[in-house]
Amino acid sequence: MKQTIRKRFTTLAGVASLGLAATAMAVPAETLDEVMARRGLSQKDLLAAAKTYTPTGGRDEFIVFSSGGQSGQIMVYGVPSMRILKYVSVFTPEPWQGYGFDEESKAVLAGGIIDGRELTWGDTHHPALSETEGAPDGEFLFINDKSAPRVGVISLDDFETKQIVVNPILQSEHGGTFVTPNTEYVLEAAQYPGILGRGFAPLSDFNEKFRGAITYWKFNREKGRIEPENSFSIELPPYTQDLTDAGKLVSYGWSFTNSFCAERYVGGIESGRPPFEAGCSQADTDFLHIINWKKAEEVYKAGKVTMINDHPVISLETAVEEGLVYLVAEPKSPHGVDVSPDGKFIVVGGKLDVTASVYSFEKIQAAIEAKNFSGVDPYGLPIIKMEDALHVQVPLGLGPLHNQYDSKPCVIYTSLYVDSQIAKWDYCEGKVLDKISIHYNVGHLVAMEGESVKPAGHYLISLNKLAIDRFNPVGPLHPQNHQLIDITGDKMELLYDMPVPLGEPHYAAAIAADKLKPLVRYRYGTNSRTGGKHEGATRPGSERIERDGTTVNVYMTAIRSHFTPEIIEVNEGDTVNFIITNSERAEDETHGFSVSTYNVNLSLEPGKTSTASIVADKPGIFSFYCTEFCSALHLEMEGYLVIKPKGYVEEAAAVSEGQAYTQADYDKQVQTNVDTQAVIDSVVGYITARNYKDFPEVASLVEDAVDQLNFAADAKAKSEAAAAESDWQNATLWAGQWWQYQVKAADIGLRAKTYLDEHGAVVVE
Ligand code: CUK
Ligand code: CUA
Repeated sequence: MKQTIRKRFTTLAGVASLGLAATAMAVPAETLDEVMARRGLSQKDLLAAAKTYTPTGGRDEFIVFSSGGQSGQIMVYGVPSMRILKYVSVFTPEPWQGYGFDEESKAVLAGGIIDGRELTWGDTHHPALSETEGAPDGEFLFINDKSAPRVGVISLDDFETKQIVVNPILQSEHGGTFVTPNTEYVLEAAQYPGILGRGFAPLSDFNEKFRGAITYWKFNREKGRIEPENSFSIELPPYTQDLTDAGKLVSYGWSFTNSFCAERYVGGIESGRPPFEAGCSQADTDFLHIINWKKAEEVYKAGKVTMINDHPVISLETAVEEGLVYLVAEPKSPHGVDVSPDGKFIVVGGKLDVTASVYSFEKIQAAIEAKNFSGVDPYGLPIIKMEDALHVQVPLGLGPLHNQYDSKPCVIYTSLYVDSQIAKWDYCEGKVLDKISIHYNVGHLVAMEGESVKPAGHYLISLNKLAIDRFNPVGPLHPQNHQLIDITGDKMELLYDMPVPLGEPHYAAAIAADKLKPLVRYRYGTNSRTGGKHEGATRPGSERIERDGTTVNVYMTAIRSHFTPEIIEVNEGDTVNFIITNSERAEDETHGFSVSTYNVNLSLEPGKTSTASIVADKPGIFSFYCTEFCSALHLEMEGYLVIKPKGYVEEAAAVSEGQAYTQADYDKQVQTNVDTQAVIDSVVGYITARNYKDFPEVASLVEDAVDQLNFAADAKAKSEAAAAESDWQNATLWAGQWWQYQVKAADIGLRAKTYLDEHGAVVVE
C-alpha cells in the first residue's frame, strides 16, 4: 500500500513538472496593454488604480474609523488603498477578539446594561476622534449607540473598547458623539423626545412633559475614561434634536445642535392620523440650538441643577434665566451641522431643501449681545431671526445633508442625498465649484481630518446608503458602498468603490496615519480592558491550579505551542476560571483559547492576561485548544479539561501512551538537534555580523529567539537528566521538546535574516 502511494506521488510530481515546463514556454506574461484590453480598462482607470493600489507591505496615508452601523462595531480601513484593517467591537460581542467571551471584556459590556437589560448590539452612528486644540490627536475614539443611548470609549493604544456609559436620562439619541476641541467633553444629544430619566407620561402630555436634552460627558484623558460623576445635561424642548458639533477657535465654548420635527407632531397612523413623516415635515423651518457650554459648566458647578437618576440636569427654566440656549430657524428638515475650521461659520443642510445655510457665529453673538430676538419659543428660549444670523444660503441641489471641509480655505463638500451627488462649493463667497455623481444616495461624507481646525485635504469618501448595481449580487441585502474621491484638483475624481458588508456606516472619522502609535505588545500580564496589571498574571514556572471550595482557578501561560498546565481535572459543578497569560514577546504571536461546547474563546495577544470562566455543569472530557494558527505545531497546542462526574472514585493507574522509546530513539533525536543547532548558529552568525540593532523589528525578533533558545536549554537539561538515569522515554520526549524550541528559534532567526536582507543591513566590524 505504502509503495503504491509513493509511486503515485512520484508520477504526479513528474507530470506536474512537465506541465509547468510546457506552460512556461507557451505563455509569456501579459503586457499592460493586453491586460487593459482583456479587462476593458481605460487610461483613467489606470490612473485611479495607480492612485489607490498599494503594493505588498505598503502603508496607507490615512486611517478611517467608520461606524459599523447596526453591527455595533467600528470598522478601520486605510486610505487610499481602502483595505479593511480591523473591526473594533464596541456594543456587540465579537469572538475573534474575545470580546464578550472573556471576563475582562464582559465587564466593559456590563457597563452598557441599561435598566437591567443586557444588550448584545448597538446602532452606531458617529465616531469621534479625541482632539487637542481642535485637531485629532490619535489617542482615543468615541462612538454612540442611537437605539439605546450609550457611548463607547476606545483606546487607540490597542484599538480596544475600554468603557461603555449609559445615558442616565435619554431614551434615544443621535447627536453623539462629538468632542469639544480639547476633548474636555464628549457630546451626546437626544433624538426622539421622551421623559427624562426614562419614565412614563401619556403622549397627550407631549408638549408639557416630553423633552429632549444634551449631555456633556466629562472625559478624563489621563485615565482614558468618561467620568459620569463630573458630567451634566441641559434639558431641551421636545424638538427632535439631531446632529451636534462643537464650536472651535472663535466659537470655542459653544456647541450647536439642529433639530427636526420642531412641529412637535405626535403621529397616530393607526387612528387615521397622518403619519409622523407628514406631521414632522410640514413647517418650513426647524430650530438650530445654540448652546454656551462653557457657561453651562459654571451653572452646573454652581449646583443650579435638578437631579434625575442621580445625574445633574440644567432645567429649561435655568437655561433661559442664565442665557445658555438660543434658537435660530433653519430650513426644512435640517440634517448636518458642521462648524468651519476657523470656527466662524456653522453650515446646515436641509433634507427637503435645496440650499445649505451658512450661519455666522459673529452675527449670532451680535444678536445675543443686543438681545435682538424675534421672540421666544413656547419654553421661553430666545429666537434669533434667521436673517440676522445668516451669512449666506447657497442652492446646491436636492437634499443637502452633511458637510466636510477641505485644506483649501473656504472649500466645503456637501452630500446631496436625493441627487446622489456631492457638491464642492465655497462657503465664504457662496458659490458652487463642482459636482460629482456617486452611487447612490450619499449620507455622510468624510474628508481627511475634514472637521479639524486644519483639514488635511487629499481625499474624500462618500458613504453611500445604496449600492444597487455596483457589485456582484449577493442577495436582497446589499453591501454599503464607500466611494473614494480624489479632491486634490479643481475637479473631483472618483477613484474607487469599496463594498462594506458589516452594517450601515453612518459616519466616519479620518486621521493621518502617522498620528497613530499603537502598541505592538502589552506590558507583561496586562488586563487590557483596565490597562493595569492583571491580578492573575502568571510567569512561566509559576503556573498552578488552586481550589477554593468549588471554585478552581487555573493560572496558565500560553507560548508556542503549548499551554501550561495542559491537563486540568475538576469536579462536576465546579466553577473553573482559566486565567491565561500569553508569555510571548514576539510581534503578532497571538494565541486563542477555546473549550469544547462551553462557549469560550479568548484572544491572547503577546503580554495579555485574560480570563475564561465556566461552570462545569456537564461531566466529560472536553478538549481545549489554541484558536489562532500560531506556529507549525499550532494544532498540537491542546489540552484536556477532565470534568469528573459527581461521586466518581479515582483508580490510580499509569497513563497509557501509544509509544515506547529506546536509547536509539534518543540518540537519533539528539543528532537531529545537533544538526539544527548548526543551522541556528549560522543564522545567528549572519545576523550578529550585521547592524541588526539598528532595526527595532529585528532586535525584538532576536530577543524572542533568545527566549526560545533559553527554553531549549531548559528542555535539553531535562532530557539529559533523564538519559543519565536511562529513562529513555522521558529523555526522548524532552529531547523532542528541546528540538521544538530550536525550530521556533530558527524560524524567528530566518524571519530576522530575511528582514535584514530586504532592508539593506550592512556588515559591521
Ligand atoms: S446620520 Cu444617523 S441617520 Cu446622517 Cu449622522 Cu445616518
Ligand atoms: Cu497558539 Cu495556535
